[in-house]
Amino acid sequence: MPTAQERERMMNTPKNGKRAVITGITGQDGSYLTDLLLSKGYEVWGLVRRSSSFNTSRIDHVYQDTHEDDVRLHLMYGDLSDATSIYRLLSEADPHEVYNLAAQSHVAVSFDMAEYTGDITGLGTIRILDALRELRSEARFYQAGSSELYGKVLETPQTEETPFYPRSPYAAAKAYGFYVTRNYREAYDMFATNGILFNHESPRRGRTFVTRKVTHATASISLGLQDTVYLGNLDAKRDWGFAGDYVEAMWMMLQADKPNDYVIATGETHTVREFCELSFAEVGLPLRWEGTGLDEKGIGPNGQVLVSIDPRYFRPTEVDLLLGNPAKAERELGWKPRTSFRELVRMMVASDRASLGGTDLRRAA
Ligand code: NAP
Ligand code: G4F
Repeated sequence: MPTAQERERMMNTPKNGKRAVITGITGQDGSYLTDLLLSKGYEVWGLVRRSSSFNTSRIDHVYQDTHEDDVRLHLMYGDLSDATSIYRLLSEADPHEVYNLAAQSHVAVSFDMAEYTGDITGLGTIRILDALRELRSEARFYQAGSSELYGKVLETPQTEETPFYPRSPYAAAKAYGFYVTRNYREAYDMFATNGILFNHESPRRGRTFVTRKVTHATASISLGLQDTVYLGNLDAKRDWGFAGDYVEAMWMMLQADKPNDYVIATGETHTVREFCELSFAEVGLPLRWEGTGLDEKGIGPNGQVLVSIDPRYFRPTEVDLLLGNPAKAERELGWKPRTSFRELVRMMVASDRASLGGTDLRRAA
């Protein structure tokens, strides 16, 4: 989370006269994008879905009571399944920029909740685009596309020209979102842009995604609170970057002269197994691997089993390898990733240890 000083600076930046709407503001990316836009002087309007418990922990540090003067962050209840709430938000906020980040974003869950994922992750996009059209809004629109679109990849590295081969209900829903965004750009001359973002992680990543699951377990095991973490496919390869870098790319896409589609990636790929190795090494528990297939185990220095396989985490169809080429984004937007893979793992482990009451081992050393 930002320090008190950073927050102060963020909330006191002179307003730049621009309003942005963010769907998915309570998620990982929504929270980083909110920080970024507030620090640029935007007024931010977020769509929050109703929950019986608080779901705003990632944006609590910038929350403002509506009775305060000079409110810069406005939250409204709504849901991507509910066109009326989307319309109301867009007409009230009258934004210059709209970032559609809301989604049922978990690939494995999309196999269990396929229709719901299609409704939110797919049709949610057209509900926003249609509301903008009805309102005759000139807002610039960003659609959160995904490297999952490439699925069973037809080319490596993947670029904006690589054909899609979705491998999950989630990816199929994102393909719908991608194509309607492009279609509304062509049909109605809307400034509608697709980011094709490869995996990006952070201390704010949901704990059921593999990186955060591993870093949290690493922290917990290192503090004696847990014995083993159970994972699925250790061979899957992902191009992992830092979410804070990736929300800058989203903003840059909406500042460009023309709408377009952009791959955002680091250009490096690593296996889940490598991620585990780096994560446990951070807390002085180097892993060695024993066994194969379902019997493979990650063993710690004292022979303890730190990583084990649970086939429940395998997917009906897997995406084996993702590796993006972000050259177009660098050339046309001037965007480049700033955080290395090692720095990312380090940052996540340190944050998880701190959240569990542990010290930063590198500082202590
Ligand atoms: P996330 O942490 O799962 O956040 C998803 C957001 O969507 C949350 O704010 C969630 O609200 C909201 N949401 C879910 N269902 C909704 C509904 N029915 N109506 C309104 N809001 C709803 O995802 P993320 O990692 O920030 O990703 C942001 C976007 O980028 C997503 O569209 C994701 O599919 C896409 N993407 C992510 C990555 C990545 O590696 N992170 C890569 C490519 C694309 P709650 O907080 O209440 O759950
Ligand atoms: O962390 P993951 O669940 O992310 P996945 O499926 O790549 O999707 C994420 O990135 C996409 C961009 O490419 C986004 F569009 C999407 O919204 C989401 O943010 O899984 C990464 C890999 C997979 O191959 C999975 O099979 O890790 C493997 N894995 C191995 N064990 C596991 C586990 N994944 C999870 N979630 N949990 C495990 O125990």
